Amino acid sequence: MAFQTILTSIRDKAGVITLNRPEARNALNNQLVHELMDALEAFDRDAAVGAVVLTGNEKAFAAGADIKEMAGRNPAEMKASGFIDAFARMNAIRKPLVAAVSGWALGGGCELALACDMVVASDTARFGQPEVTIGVIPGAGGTQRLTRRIGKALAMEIVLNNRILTAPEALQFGIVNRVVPAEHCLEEALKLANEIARRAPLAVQTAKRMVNQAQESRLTDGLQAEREAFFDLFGTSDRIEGMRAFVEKRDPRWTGS
Ligand code: CO8
Repeated sequence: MAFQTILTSIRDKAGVITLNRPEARNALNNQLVHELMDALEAFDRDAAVGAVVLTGNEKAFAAGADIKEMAGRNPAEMKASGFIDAFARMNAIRKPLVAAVSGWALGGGCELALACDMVVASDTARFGQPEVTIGVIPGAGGTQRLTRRIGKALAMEIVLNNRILTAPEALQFGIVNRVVPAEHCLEEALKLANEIARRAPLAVQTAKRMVNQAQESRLTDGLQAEREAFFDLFGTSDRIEGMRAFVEKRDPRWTGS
């Protein structure tokens, strides 16, 4: 697939998507969001890829939705653009997504990081939801995912008063998994993604779905779903192979079936 606003590559078993509008601090315009979702779905279908790393550049992961593109739109045009709807396609990605964040992750950029499953941040990363400074609110998870992640008090400060979190603060409040020096950020995210990509693929994808479900359902419903998923996986060839490999003291050979 030919893309103009992102770059894609495969490193070992990890798909890599690099947001590539450096002149606009990787602002998310309509084209970028659609290309990003197309690339994610293509990696999700690609059996050679076990996990995906999403990254930007040194200055910005993404500085939010493209304000210049949005500025002239009326509400009907904004809805019709499918811009925010397209973002929701991320929710259906089955493979693990690791964000490697350096520099600004603001507005839609912060929401993009929050929509990933894990975040490796460089010490230069900054997270925020500055939408109220331009007369709107977050539209793709900034009031919902963020609040579930960090709690109401801090979410209120960030969403209502543009508090920007540093990387150590983001680590402390549970937005990111680890903070590393900027020059190692992508490498560390790739290491994490490739470690996960070497594990039983169906089990990993089911585990991702279940952990996400924990944030969305009541405990009894979640436990029931987990139990059913456990028994479903028990019927897979990879489960037989994984247990056999353990007993035979060798590495498993996954087939994804
Ligand atoms: N949109 C469009 N252009 C942008 C954006 C943006 N969000 N951010 C930066 N740019 C452009 C600047 O206009 C500038 O362009 P030019 O060179 O033509 O003047 C260029 O990028 C470089 O920017 P700066 O000179 O400002 O660079 P700095 O390093 O000084 O500052 C900042 C970087 C702090 C990121 C600053 O640019 C900034 O504050 N940007 C706006 C951040 C913001 O308000 N983001 C929220 C946007 S609204 C939103 O995200 C709603 C989400 C809705 C759902 C999204 C689903 C995908």
